[in-house]
Amino acid sequence: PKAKRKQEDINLSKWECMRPTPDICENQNLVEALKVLQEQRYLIGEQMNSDAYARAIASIKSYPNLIDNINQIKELPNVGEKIHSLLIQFIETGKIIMVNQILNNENYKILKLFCGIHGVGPTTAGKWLKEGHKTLEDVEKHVKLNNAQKIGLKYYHDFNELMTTEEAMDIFETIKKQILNLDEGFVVTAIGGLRRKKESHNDIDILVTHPKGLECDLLDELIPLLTNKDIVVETIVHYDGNIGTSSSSDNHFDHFNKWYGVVKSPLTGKYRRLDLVMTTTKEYPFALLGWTGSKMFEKSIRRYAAEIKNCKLTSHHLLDLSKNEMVECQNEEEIFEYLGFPNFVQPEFRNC
Ligand code: DCP
Ligand code: MG
Repeated sequence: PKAKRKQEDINLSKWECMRPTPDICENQNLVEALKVLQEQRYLIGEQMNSDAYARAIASIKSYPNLIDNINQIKELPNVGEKIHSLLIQFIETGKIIMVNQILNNENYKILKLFCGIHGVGPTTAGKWLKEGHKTLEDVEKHVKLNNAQKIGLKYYHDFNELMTTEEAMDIFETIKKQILNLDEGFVVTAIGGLRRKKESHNDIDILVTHPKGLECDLLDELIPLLTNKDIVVETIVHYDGNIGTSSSSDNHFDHFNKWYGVVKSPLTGKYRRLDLVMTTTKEYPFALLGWTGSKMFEKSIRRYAAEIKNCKLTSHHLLDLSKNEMVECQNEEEIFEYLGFPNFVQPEFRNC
């Protein structure tokens, strides 16, 4: 069951990571409307503009009361003039006119369709649109796809259907059981949106460690085994964290042994994305914090660590730059404590 915030929990910090933020909030209709604007800016390549919407959305998501008067909007951190006027429009009319215009825009629909292919971002989608492609059939026939995109297109329908927590948990438990079968000492943890108790999921993310370091060779044994059992159906990419491949892909933002692929869901028979991340026990608390998300939470806590604490926080370590030393942490609690958070932030309140 989800914990409920109290009205007096109102927190107006400018740092997203400092404000408890649930998955579904008191102003969900407003959030959904603004998400359309955020996504549209992202799709047309206006990342900075999109980020401004994302920060305003995070601000609203953390606000514990229904927003129905203008004085409340004035309080909200990270809401600039332009978005401020949209919020007034929403309070006064119950909608934002621009949202419907975007939803009916042909180019928006095509860019969204193309970005629904795993491995396709706004730059690629924009290029295809410019070349005159409009449908998935156009892409399949006329565009040269990389391996990830081929898989993305093949399972387009299933990948774009969100999973319930029940289905995602079932996949998690299935994989966990197979790993523990190999050795009972493995520590297998749900990360990403599953750990944050989101209502629906794009994929399943799992973190694995072992006190004796056995996670090091696990993937080489596990993937063939899961393939034989018809659980794993495709490998998208298998990163060897030890070999510093110079891939500039944004999947390579850390140095763990990782496997990204596709599983057949035992519960529904649908094809779902699975990410497996291997970490040493020493790095585990940092990997856990870095892979629990949300992406906004990660950006915020890293920036906070740098600007306020002169620390470099990654999924591998916490480096105190003032002392020029690594900070040893046994668990997430100790990381939050070192960074001066008044309280531990429960994963379900990291949904900014
Ligand atoms: N992550 C990150 N930066 C990235 C990719 C991932 O910080 N470029 C971290 C934060 C994410 C977590 O890993 O929360 C998992 O990433 P997902 O893309 O799987 O996102 P979620 O699990 O949060 O949501 P969902 O999978 O339902 O879209
Ligand atoms: Mg995920």
